Amino acid sequence: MQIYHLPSIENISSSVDLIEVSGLRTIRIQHPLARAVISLHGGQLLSFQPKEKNELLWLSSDAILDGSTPIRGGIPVCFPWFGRIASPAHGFARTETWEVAGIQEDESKLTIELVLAATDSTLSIWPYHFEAKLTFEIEQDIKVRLFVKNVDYKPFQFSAALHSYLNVGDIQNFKVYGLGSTYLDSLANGEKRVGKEILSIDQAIDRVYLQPAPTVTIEDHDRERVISITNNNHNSAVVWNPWLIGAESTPDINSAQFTQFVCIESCLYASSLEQGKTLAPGESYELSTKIASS
Ligand code: TA6
Repeated sequence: MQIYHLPSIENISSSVDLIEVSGLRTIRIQHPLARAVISLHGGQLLSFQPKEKNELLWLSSDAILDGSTPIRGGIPVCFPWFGRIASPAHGFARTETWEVAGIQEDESKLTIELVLAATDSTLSIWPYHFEAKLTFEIEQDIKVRLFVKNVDYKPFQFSAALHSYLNVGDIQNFKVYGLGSTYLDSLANGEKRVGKEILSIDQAIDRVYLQPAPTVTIEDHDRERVISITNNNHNSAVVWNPWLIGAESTPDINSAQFTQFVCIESCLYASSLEQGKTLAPGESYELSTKIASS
């Protein structure tokens, strides 16, 4: 998609303008160090391309961009839960409209902050008052931080993920390092398994790695680059690709393109709502991911 060629509807600064992508209000950043696109629907980073390097994120050519569903690609935000432990899947943050709370920039960095708070709609799904803030720090690499605060008078449990879709040359021709060997296999009812330390992928995969190193790296052979993903305050790294058969049954993934991405997610995993991280009133938590390529 030619997002970077769409007309501007409002110029915010020399590097930032507001555009509409199929009617969705979206922030476009064209900074000397990198360019990026962030949708206010879902607070979702859709594109990140460091200067003179390849795009780091994958956005499905069949992504539905009418605001009715989550957007397939980029970095969807899963909150206040990860997975299908409640409805909607992966929580509501990826389908709510986030607001711009701040933009700071100089030649060495551009930071954008988006915020989301409870609404009647979120309270009907999850009965807690919260404040969430997403901070996008754009340099030659990108750091995304999800900050969550309990502003209710009662404690709550939550889980979360920054569900990054990484753009790779060919999933069948790369290796992933740093995931560790122990994982829960979501394709086998969450059974705990021990696999190889270095991961190659040749079939559908949906795993919650329980002891990842702080930095996970992908050798993306076809693009002759290494992508590194450095997560903080996570308790797991989730790896997902539906393979051909799963892509064929997913309307917003073109089945010919399943080899072009892998999800490696910074996840605060919980197997149920009750098992989630507890935040007492006034307490907060921050989950983050940093993605870079060399
Ligand atoms: O993060 C892995 C996962 O939870 C998979 O189980 C898979 O279904 C994927 O996310 C996509 O979920 P979605 O709800 O976006 O279709």
